[in-house]
Amino acid sequence: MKPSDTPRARTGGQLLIDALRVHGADLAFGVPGESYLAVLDAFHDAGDPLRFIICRQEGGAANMADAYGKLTGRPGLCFVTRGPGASNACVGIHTAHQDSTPLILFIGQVGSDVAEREAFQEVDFRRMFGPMCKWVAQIDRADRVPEFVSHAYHTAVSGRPGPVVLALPDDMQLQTATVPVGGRYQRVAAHPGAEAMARLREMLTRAEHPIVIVGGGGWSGQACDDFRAFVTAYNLPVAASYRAQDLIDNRDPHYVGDVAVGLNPRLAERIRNCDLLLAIGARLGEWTTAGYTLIDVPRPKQKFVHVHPGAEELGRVYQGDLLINAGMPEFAAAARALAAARNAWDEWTEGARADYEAWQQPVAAPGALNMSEVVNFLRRRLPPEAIVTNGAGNFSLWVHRFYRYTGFRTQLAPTSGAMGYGVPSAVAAKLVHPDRPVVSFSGDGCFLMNGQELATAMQYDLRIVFIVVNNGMYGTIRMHQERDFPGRVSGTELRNPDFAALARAYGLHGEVVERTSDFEPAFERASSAKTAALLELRVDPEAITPRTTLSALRAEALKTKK
Ligand SMILES: Cc1ncc(C[n+]2csc(CCOP(=O)(O)OP(=O)(O)O)c2C)c(N)n1
Ligand SMILES: [Mg+2]
Repeated sequence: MKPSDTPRARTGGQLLIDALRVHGADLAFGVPGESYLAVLDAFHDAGDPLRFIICRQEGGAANMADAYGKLTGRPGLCFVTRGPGASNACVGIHTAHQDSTPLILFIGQVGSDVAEREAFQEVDFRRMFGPMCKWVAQIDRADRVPEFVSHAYHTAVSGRPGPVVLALPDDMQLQTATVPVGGRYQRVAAHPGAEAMARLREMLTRAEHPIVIVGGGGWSGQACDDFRAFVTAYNLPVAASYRAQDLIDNRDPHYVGDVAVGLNPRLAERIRNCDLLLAIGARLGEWTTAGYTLIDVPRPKQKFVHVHPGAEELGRVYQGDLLINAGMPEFAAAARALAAARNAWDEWTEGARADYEAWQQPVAAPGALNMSEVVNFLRRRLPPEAIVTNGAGNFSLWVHRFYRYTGFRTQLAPTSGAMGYGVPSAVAAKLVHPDRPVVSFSGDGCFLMNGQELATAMQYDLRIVFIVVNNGMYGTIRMHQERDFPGRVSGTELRNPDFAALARAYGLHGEVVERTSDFEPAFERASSAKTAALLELRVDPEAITPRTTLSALRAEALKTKK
């Protein structure tokens, strides 16, 4: 479909699908509803170039759309029905909001003949999604479908990227209009000014112990390459913000670890003591600042430079010496072009890297299956193009600490801390990159929040290896419980199904692994299986984090309570 195509009479549903194709859409994720039959019918005509991936729950579909948005930089598309479908999809919209992921959620909406009567499944999606979205609207006329879709694309990808919601009343989908669909969207981003870049260069010249924290959304492969060239030229140590570890190859000597839950105390010390802190793309929230203790509010004691694609994020909590509003590709290209200045911190960077490497050594842990060894094995075993996904829970601490992400979009994990992301994001990753190995981590709690999408993996023949780390509890919450209310376990124990048998019921290869030494052969069988596979790892609940045990936490808390 070219913009010059002569307009012909099309229904609202057809106009929508044609517009999506003009904008380059190739996959959409959804659960059908009678509220958008005309759109589904137009998908029927679109065929292979724009596939509708049939999901089992809208939470799964929305998470897949988020993962697609992260992987491609183009908006992930999610289709759901009125109240119930939109409600289920909320979790993915919230994640896309916090993760700055471009995403468009389309909701089949009640017809204008019954709207505002509390029609069947009617919901006020403007109030429902308003605080989580960059833009929420309803398309009331078929002839304006191309305009709304174009605006949705521009809004989702521009500035700080994020989600957009468009409702589609069912009568509008059947109206016909003879209008052109227009051309493809362009991403709009701010560029850093020459003056700001000169000032950055000057600040680098004066620094002795600089450190970079990289993070946020809106990156691209090219932007990551440019960023890496910049930090290489200046020999800067680079830490990643929470779950943004793949913005630089972790094997690169400049990478020094993540600033997140389970922060390396040595890295924390370096951030506290640096004289120039460059936050590039990262928001400075609780995880990046150790609950606002690592960096002083409102005026950091270090010289502070903050670069962010959203102007409203700059100066929000932290005042800076230099605040730069720029898209990440635009900033990274400009940074790459900065001639390297003197640098006097080779030892500092080497030391930070050595701290990181030491931090990655396997640790002793209770039980027969040691997660630090398992992840270390995968780090050696997986090829650099592998994509590793996870949801939320303490199991993810082991993955984040002991894995080495090899570059842009080898990590898919929600900074929103939403459980249930590990399975659907892996499904999306395998659809987008069928030739790359995809390994998905979930906890026993996390897995059952979107485990139904194993059916989607089966339906589309996606050979993913799903790993479920089973400790028989909502471990993260139990950890907080032992800290704050020691010995008073409440609401956190889980009696689980046999996950491997469950996987087999879905048609997957399923195995239980109980010892470290059994993991390697089990993983080889799983990754060479003809179908997707699931490995249930039974771990000792005592092994609550790489640093401590449940009993030690409890004992510590009881001691301080006395
Ligand atoms: C959707 C959602 N619900 C609840 C929470 C609160 N929460 C955070 S971690 C966690 C427990 C995770 O349990 P599991 O997946 O078994 O991982 P574990 O911590 O045991 O390793 C809970 C309930 C959340 N983050 N997201
Ligand atoms: Mg658990």
